[in-house]
Amino acid sequence: MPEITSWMNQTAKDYPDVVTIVNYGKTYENRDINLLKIGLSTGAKKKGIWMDCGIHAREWIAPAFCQYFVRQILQTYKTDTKIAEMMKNVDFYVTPVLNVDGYIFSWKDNTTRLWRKNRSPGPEGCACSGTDLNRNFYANWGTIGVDLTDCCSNIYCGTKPVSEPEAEAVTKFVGGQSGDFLAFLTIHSYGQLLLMPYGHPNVIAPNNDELMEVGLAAAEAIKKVHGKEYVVGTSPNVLYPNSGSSRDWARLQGIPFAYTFELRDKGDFGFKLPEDQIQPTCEEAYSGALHIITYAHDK
Ligand code: ING
Ligand code: ZN
Repeated sequence: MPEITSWMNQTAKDYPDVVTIVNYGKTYENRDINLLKIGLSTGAKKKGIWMDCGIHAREWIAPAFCQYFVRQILQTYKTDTKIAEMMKNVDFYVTPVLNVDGYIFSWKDNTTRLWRKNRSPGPEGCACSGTDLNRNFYANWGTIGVDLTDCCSNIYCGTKPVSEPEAEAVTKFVGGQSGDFLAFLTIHSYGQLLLMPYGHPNVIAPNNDELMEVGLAAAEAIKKVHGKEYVVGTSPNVLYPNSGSSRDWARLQGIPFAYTFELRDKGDFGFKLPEDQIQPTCEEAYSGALHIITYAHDK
């Protein structure tokens, strides 16, 4: 985490005209939750693109991807006319690590490496700590694909919607201006999937067909880079039903293009993706993310 924090500071220093660091909350353990706001200031009110990584601690490829994404747009916007156009029209809000406490905990030692949740203590009488932040948002909270009572579960959804400070930070920051966001991309691993709303099997997004089409085109773009296949669909159709995810909350807020990325691999290494796959994974995911962002921007 110190490396990522200093990388954020250095990036803001290197690109002072286009990058600012925004602190938008504190974790349970009182650490800052920061994002990089990236865009050319034009004076006009701009639309936003949201991307968060590291909502789940052990999914280490995700924070790597957010950093790759930021570096790519910053290194190419002066020469790539499409990126330049988008830098003028939208602001990118990129959170490299949302679950900072959990991420640090997962780096502690071999016994904590596979930690998923945040680090807040369980309710009275429960010995375990941690809430699954991707079950804690205000979106059909507590109804399906969660654990409501067992605070030791990896999918424990907390005592109430947005009980966790990390979920509250996103809810307040994005919710306060959700009409301005065109896309909400939340990055996980693993499984090579592009998941769209909703996690609840009985709820269907008004733009379901378009979400599917854009997702399929993004998967094609991903495949062109290193041949990897990504499966596209709603969470219950391709993975499992759930409730309280940030993506579903974002779509309910009216953000039209809300997707969960599940990066490499398909389980051979799982969360412990080998180092030599970091670069290619980021390259292909960049292509997919850019497809969605470009579509949302052009529309
Ligand atoms: N997967 C996501 C999870 O939170 C997900 C998948 C996202 C399912 C959104 C349903 C809705 O379980 C991982 N790997 O965390
Ligand atoms: Zn995850």
